[in-house]
Amino acid sequence: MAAQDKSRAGGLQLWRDARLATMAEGVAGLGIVEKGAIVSRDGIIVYAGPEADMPSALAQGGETTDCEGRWITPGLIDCHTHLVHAGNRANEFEMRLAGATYEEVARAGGGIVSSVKSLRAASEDELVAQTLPRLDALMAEGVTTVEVKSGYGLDLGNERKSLRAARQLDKQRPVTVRTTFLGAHALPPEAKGDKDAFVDLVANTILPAIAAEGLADAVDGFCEGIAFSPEQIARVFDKAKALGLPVKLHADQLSNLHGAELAARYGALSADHLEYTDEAGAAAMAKAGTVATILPGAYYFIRETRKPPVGLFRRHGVKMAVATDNNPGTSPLTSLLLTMNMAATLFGLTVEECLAGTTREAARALGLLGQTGTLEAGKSADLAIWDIERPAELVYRMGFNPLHARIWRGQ
Ligand code: DI6
Ligand code: FE
Repeated sequence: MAAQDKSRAGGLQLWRDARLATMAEGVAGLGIVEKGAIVSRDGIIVYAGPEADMPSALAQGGETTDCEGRWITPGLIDCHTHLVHAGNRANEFEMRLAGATYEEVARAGGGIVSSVKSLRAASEDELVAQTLPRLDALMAEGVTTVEVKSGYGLDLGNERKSLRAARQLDKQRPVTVRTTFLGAHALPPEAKGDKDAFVDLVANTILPAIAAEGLADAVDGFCEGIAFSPEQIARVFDKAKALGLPVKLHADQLSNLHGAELAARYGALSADHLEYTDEAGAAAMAKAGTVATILPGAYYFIRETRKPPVGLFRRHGVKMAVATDNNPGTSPLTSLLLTMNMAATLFGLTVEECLAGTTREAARALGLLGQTGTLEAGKSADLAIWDIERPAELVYRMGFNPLHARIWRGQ
């Protein structure tokens, strides 16, 4: 595909005879508007509401699309992925089918470190080429914004290469990419087991260089027994704060190290996974406004049995996002629609929670709620137009894609 013109589509555009799920905050349910219309000017929504109430000046002179009663939702947002990686780990999948656990595979030299080897051997252009098919799969289901983490490079040159590859993606496709530096993801072989020294390298050398190049929109870490302790993550977060970068955290995925509270203490945009999070963690997240990003793909793929405490999140008013966690080790998943089905079936999220989790709350988890995630005036005209009769179909089906059209910034 040729490079896309990133400029916003000029002039007025109108989508009429649509049923809108605006996902606007503070209105009931999905914010449904029957007989709705959306108008955008230069790629920004200037009206979203009943067609009958549309200011008549807006109806004139624009390019009009008749949606013939189809549903429009905000463009979907995948707010947690490791999309840039090299090769795959189907061999480990086979080991696990033969009985090994994810932690055993990791301790046996497989796991994240094997993806580090593959990524280090690939050039930036090769990484982009390997990543584009995964991005295309997400976009084919209406994704208009995607977060992409580093974390398979684990030294300055290779983390930089990963994030530069991520920054190339939205030059080659009509999509918004947010990058996250995940230096504290795993210990590379050359660190020879010295986690503290590696954390120093990440916090004091790699992160400042990445930040200076403007390669990261946020900073993440993996807080886990097989990765880094809360105290080590805190050292990375302190540096992120000093550099003015927001943080997020892989927290409480395999055990409860109180990662949710750590994330909340740093005002994290999100804490992600959270299978082992307890009530104190949920309460801390609510207080800090930290979004709980639910990742059912990893739960399913590693055959975890402990579910994230969705009831606690609801009770404490923690907002929930839903994402693929696309990565070669624990979630080789490139369907956000299937992810919604998993979140509903495995964790009991409602249709409304699933749709909010892949639109409004995913935008919040990226610090982008002012720009996208709902169909409201002032936001980017990022739309997904669906051939469905009711929004529940987006969550209910498995392996079926009812996308009719995808609009990014009005194009
Ligand atoms: N948690 C995960 O599920 C992935 N990373 C992380 O911190 C796993 C990444 C991998 O196994 O490659
Ligand atoms: Fe992840």
